[in-house]
This record gives sequence, C-alpha cells and structure tokens, in this order.
Amino acid sequence: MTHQFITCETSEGVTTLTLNRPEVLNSFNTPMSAEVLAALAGADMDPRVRAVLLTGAGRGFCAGQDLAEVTAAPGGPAPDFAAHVRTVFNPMVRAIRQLEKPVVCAVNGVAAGAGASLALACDFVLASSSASFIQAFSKIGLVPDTGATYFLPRLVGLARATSMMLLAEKVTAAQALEYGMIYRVAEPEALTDEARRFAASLATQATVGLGLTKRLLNASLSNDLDAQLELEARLQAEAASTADHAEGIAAFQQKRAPRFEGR
Ligand code: T3D
Repeated sequence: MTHQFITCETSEGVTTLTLNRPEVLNSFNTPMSAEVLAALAGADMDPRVRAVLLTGAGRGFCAGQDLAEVTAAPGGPAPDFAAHVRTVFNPMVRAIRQLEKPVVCAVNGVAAGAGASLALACDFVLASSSASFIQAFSKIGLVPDTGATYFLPRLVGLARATSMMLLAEKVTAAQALEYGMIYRVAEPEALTDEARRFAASLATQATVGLGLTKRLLNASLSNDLDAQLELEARLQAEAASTADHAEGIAAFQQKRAPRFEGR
C-alpha cells in the first residue's frame, strides 16, 4: 500500500510507522489516521511482524488534530466533533490496545492534544530528552480525548492528571518519566536507534505470550479480582500450548538462550 502521510517499513520483525507531516508537527488529518489504522491492521495480520514502532518525522511527534481541518468555514456548519473523534481517533486507540503485539512509541519531540494521548495508549513510550507532553485541549476550549482521560489518571494519579488537563502545562520527558507516564528517556540523537533496538529485541520474545499478557493488562483495568484470576487461568493454558513455551522450557533445561519464533 502506498502512503501519503505516514511512512511504513518492516524489518527485523518490527513495523515502523512514522507520522509524516512534519510541517504541521505531524498533526492528524483524516487520511493520516486512516493510513495509521491500515498499517496497524497489516501489522496485526502479518505473522512476521512481532512488534510495532510508532514515531514522528521532523522535530515533533504529533500535535494532535490538525486544527485547519476542523475549523468551520465562516457561516458554514459546525464540524461534527463527536463523529470526528469516533471515526478518526478512537479506532487508533482501540487498534493499539487490541493489537496482541508490543507497540513501542518513540516520542521524538512535542506530543500535544491527541498526539500526547496516542502515545499513552502504547505499551512502551521512549521519549527524547527534548520531547514534551501537553494536554493542550483546554487551551482551545475542548476536553481531552483519544483515551487520555482513561490512561493518564491510571498512570499518574488523579491529582497530576487533573493539573495536566486543566492547566495544559508542558510536561518534560524527565517529568513524564518521574511521574510514571513513560518507560525511558533517551538523548535526542540516540532515540531512534535505541527505540529500534528495543522494538527489535521485543520482536524476538515469545510474541503470543506477550500478546496474551497485553490482553490481561487491558482487562485488569476494569475486571474485579475474581474475573481477573479466572482470565489469568484461561490465558495461561493458551500460553502454555505455544511452541514458544516449549522452547522456553527446553532452553531453561539446557541452560541456553531461547530461540522464540512467535508461535
Ligand atoms: O474532532 C476533533 O477534531 C476534536 C479532536 C481533538 C483532538 C486534539 O488533538 S485537540 C488539540 C489539537 N492540538 C493543539 O491544540 C496543539 C496546537 N499546537 C500547539 O499548541 C503548538 O504548535 C505546540 C505546543 C504543539 C508546538 O509549539 P511550537 O512553538 O514548537 O510550534 P508551532 O510554531 O506552534 O508549530 C509549528 C507549525 O505547526 C506551525 O505552522 P507554521 O506557522 O510554521 O505554518 C503550526 O501552525 C503548525 N501546527 C502545530 N500544531 C498544529 C499545527 N497545525 C495544525 N494543527 C495543529 N494541531
């Protein structure tokens, strides 16, 4: 598939999606979100893909919605924001959470609005030390979306989430790490290589087990203890039936590194 607003390439078991509208800090227009969704669906279906890396081209990661796209023409009808959020942003969040392969986000610069929200939906966020996160919505009279009100309070607690969302202050990468919002900070010039190496190493792990773990973590956000214990039992049986489990046990017994094949 050819892309106009992202680049997408696969190597070493990793599909790298790069948001590619650097002149507007990779803010989302509708076709860019459709391209991201199609690429995520492709990564889901291709058994050779065992991890996904999401990043941005140029100096920003993503400035959220392209505000030029949703500005009403003078005298024209107001855009349907609910429909827009449902069709443009929500499907990407669902696709990232439902993809049973690790999704790494390399935040190379500013992540604002839905761009900041999207990063938080990923499994691992590595950020450049020069990157920042801004819940920019309140500055333009909107409410946080793209899953921010779901993930952020769970990651950092209600007090910090409230201040980030109501004040729309810039959170540096170092603060984001301290608050537990992200996994790791890298020097700007090292971020790309570090994120690629990290994603490639995830792609050598027991992919089915990682995917089932992700399903458990998703469920843990709303299940009660009994439901979660039962789901763990059920998914443990599924993980135990994989070739990678057998390989992990054999490697342990033979005192060697496992060679997982993702099945
Ligand atoms: O249905 C719906 O649409 C609702 C959904 C909403 C989801 C959302 O994401 S709402 C929030 C939208 N995003 C924002 O409000 C952020 C807007 N951008 C900024 O506040 C700043 O650009 C940043 C803080 C992110 C970065 O500031 P800075 O000084 O580093 O860069 P800049 O000069 O402001 O931006 C560089 C260029 O990108 C500039 O264009 P120019 O002047 O060089 O031609 C700027 O206009 C453009 N740009 C930045 N963000 C957006 C954008 N263009 C369109 N849409 C943007 N979101």
